[in-house]
Amino acid sequence: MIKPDAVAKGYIGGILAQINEAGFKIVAMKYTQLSRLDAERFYAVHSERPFFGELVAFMTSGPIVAAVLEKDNAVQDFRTLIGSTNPAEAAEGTIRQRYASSIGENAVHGSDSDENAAIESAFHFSGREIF
Ligand code: 3AN
Repeated sequence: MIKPDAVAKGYIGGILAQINEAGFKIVAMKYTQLSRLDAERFYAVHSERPFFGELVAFMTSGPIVAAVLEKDNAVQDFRTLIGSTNPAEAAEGTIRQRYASSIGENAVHGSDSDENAAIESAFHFSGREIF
């Protein structure tokens, strides 16, 4: 996902270009806004964390871009491309170093395993929306 902060700042094009240049194929994509229930479901694993309320409020604060990406070793390579959760610690040239402003408003989300990628893909897209 490209998160509401990056969408609001006009970074969709720059982020997608960087994703394409890194060799990812976009096999599904949509521009949408999460409801509160959507965000609570999507981030259910974080429901006990102290920042959960803040995370749900932020993720529902404006539109997002959801996408499914394909590449060999996609999960690990995408996490390398986006950089650390905290943009202050993100490596030079990573998406979060370039576009994120804080640990909460950190521009992009990436799945952390193939298993979660499948779950998160099915959360956003039906089979006929994935190419
Ligand atoms: P990542 O997105 O790098 O996998 P996670 O899974 O640890 O990071 O955290 C999920 C999301 O929760 C992050 N993308 C970030 O927006 C938010 N988050 C994580 N840690 C904090 C924090 N300390 N304060 C506020 N939001 C946080």
